[in-house]
Amino acid sequence: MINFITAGESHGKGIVVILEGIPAGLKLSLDEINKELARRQKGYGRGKRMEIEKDSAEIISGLRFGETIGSPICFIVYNKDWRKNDFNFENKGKTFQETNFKRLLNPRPGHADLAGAIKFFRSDLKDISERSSARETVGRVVAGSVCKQFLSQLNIFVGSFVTSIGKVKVNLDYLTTNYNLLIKLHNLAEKSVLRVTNMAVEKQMIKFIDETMLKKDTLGGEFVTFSVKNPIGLGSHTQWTSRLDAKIAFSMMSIPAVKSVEIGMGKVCGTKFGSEVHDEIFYSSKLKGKNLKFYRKTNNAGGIEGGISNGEPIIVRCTMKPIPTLGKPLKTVNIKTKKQNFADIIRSDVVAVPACSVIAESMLAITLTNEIKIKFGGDSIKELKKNYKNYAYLTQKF
Ligand code: EPS
Repeated sequence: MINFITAGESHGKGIVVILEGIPAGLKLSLDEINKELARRQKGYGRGKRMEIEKDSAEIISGLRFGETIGSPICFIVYNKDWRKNDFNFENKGKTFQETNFKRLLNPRPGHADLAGAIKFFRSDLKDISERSSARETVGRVVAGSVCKQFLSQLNIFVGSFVTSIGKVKVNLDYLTTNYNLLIKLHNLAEKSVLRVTNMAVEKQMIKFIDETMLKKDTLGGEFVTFSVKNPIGLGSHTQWTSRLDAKIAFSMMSIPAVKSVEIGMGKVCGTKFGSEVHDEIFYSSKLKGKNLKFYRKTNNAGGIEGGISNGEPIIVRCTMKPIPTLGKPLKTVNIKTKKQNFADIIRSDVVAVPACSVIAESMLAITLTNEIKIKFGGDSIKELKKNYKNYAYLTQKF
């Protein structure tokens, strides 16, 4: 099994991630990890913080001479914007009340501030907001990059592209079995400041973001994350906890601000006939590749049927809500005085959908790596690859 946890506050010393379960013998590139971190930082409409940080990971454990050794892999990404006064870990004899520390008292609607402060009985909302900040996703992207490097050993590729920012949409038919098309869309998105595939729409989106910024408001949007060259058989129909679509939905929903997850055709399928939705099955012995030669011409299922991958591209669409930190704050109640007030104004982004799509790639890569470990086992890359090859061989004899 693959497992990872993160630690760290947004303006603390740094973000730590511990990833366990990666087989031994995987050659890891730190450059690749740092490239992924840079991708997470990009995007038109990001806040000033991204001008301060240049995220780069330091390896703490789990590697020798550039190769995994099977033990937990630990990384730290230091925060350049470490606010040492706020994160006076030891307090040197003074209690929190004795310091002249400026508290955050006006919870932002839409953020974890109020529920978190009540739940953890904290008199400063910062004790909540510092950890609930999407800065935590730095750790996920580091873990995700390791998993992407693992998946590339099996030729599996994970990518993404943004399909809407606020009400501005890209019209795109991405429910396809053609993995080259999906990779092409991903590569186009890589050239865009909003990770979109259509530069004319990108212009409209930029204009809309600029207008929103002037209004001191924020935006959300939608994006598609996919994986291609997946083997048939990841996940299982036999138990609710084993279903691949459920696991993907969980990992996507865990990303801050993600409010909906759809696999394949998603919610639209509820308005259609069965004959319009289900992907008919074909067979060709001429098909290249190691999987069974069954194939589909459509991919409305998004590569998963009955909780099991069917070998077609896995396609997931997510919605990110608008950032809850507004320049023109919403009404709230001061937690100390209990008087009506406006939410605290904190530096933030206008929109972070492009970054969210990169984070979603990481979550999908981690989920798939876990499934591959469950299906094929193996403590070393060599052993796992052998098992993988053997399975592909077996399926030919089905
Ligand atoms: C983020 C860092 C934060 C925010 C953003 C994500 O930086 P700061 O709070 O110092 O300006 O830009 O946080 C949120 C969107 C949020 O809701 O907390 C990052 O590194 O991704």
